[in-house]
Amino acid sequence: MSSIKYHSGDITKLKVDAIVNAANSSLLGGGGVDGAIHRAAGRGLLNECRTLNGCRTGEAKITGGYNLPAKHVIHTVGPIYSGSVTDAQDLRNCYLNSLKVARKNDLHSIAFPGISTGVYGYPKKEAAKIALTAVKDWIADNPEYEMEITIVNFSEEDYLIYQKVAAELG
Ligand code: AR6
Repeated sequence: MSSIKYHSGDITKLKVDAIVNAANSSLLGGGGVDGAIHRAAGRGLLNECRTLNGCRTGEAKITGGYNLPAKHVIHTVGPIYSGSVTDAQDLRNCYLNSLKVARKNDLHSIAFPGISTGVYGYPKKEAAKIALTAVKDWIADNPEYEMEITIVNFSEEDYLIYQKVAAELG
């Protein structure tokens, strides 16, 4: 049985098979969670990222975890929020494609930050609904595969939003 749990704190501290990075299409680092992951992982991560030739919005690519407690990093590129109809589909694809890459690599635990909800400006409640729906749909579509999915809330506000959205979605 797969599971969804919530963790409040810093994703770089989690000892899981993979943490997901909210990257940009260059995959060469940035601010926010991306900066924190690169700082904690060390230079080896950037060197491997240089070999990946970037990543399109909604897609996901895997690397090693280097100095992180996590074994791998799955880098995905969220949409820069614009209010267009493709935003939601792109954000949903980030979650689905990250889980797909995790399964393809035989991983069984994964932690997600709130992709696009920082610098990229996605409204947090809307993003939480899309994230949770995508994760639940993936679990329903992969009934024979066991995945422990952690949603990481970096702030108290994020935590409260997820509790509300989780209750609304049931
Ligand atoms: N652990 C968990 N969550 C975190 C952490 C952390 N250490 N640090 C920040 N967050 P953002 P985006 C949360 O801006 O909106 C970068 O420069 C944060 O509170 O990191 O997808 C990239 O290179 C927020 O809820 O990512 C891109 O250029 C969430 O992580 C761009 O930012 C995502 O915020 C991507 O923007």
